[in-house]
Amino acid sequence: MFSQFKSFALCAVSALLFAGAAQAAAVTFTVSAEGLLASRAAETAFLASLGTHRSTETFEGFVAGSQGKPLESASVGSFSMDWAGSGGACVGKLGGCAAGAAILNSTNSPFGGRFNTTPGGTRWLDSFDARIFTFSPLDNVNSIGFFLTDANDAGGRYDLEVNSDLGTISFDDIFGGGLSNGRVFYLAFTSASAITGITIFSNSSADGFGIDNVTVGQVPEPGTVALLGLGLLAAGALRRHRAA
Ligand SMILES: [Ca+2]
Ligand SMILES: [Ca+2]
Repeated sequence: MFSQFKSFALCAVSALLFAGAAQAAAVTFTVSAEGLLASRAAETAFLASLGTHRSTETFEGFVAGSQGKPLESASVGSFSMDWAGSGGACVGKLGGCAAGAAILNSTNSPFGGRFNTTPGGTRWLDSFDARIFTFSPLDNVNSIGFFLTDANDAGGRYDLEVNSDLGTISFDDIFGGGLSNGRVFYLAFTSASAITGITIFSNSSADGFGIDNVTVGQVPEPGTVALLGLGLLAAGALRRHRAA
């Protein structure tokens, strides 16, 4: 029933969409234009929309080559491999395809096309070809953004699900049938209520991706502001009533 509220835009400049994000839409999802320049511009706009109420995980503090099921970040949340991939470049590498999402760099990565996007950094979080991968953010987060590298270049399709207190909203085949190797985008999500998880589905068993600079944050909800305003009006009316 929530599908009529979803909005999805493939756009070069997403600032205007972010500005409209907190209107009626339950979840606003934007994808930058392809390329590092466009992705960085989208990240800058997203960070500005969050003000200081945000935290970013760059994965630079993790040990390269470590894997986790889930892999935990104290600053943004946990990343889980819900269904491992198979048959691709993850076979026989690190702890194997089923050992969980992995911290990779250009030296230990068995994959082509995935890379660090942190300025001055070297590491990213790799899906290790997971077919189902979920990011569960810290509590009270209603906005999430991250770089996505090398997605959907092995055929198949990429679907997303965003879970929030309002239910599950699906964004299907977000790259419209597939990309070439090594593309990079910035994805951003803003919800009218707290986001509890973002799940990425790939129907190819060897179609993994990297993510980096994962930001979580809170933007004020107009509904909350409106309710706060009503509350203040009510309190003022009560004071006037008592004073009379
Ligand atoms: Ca690739
Ligand atoms: Ca990084």
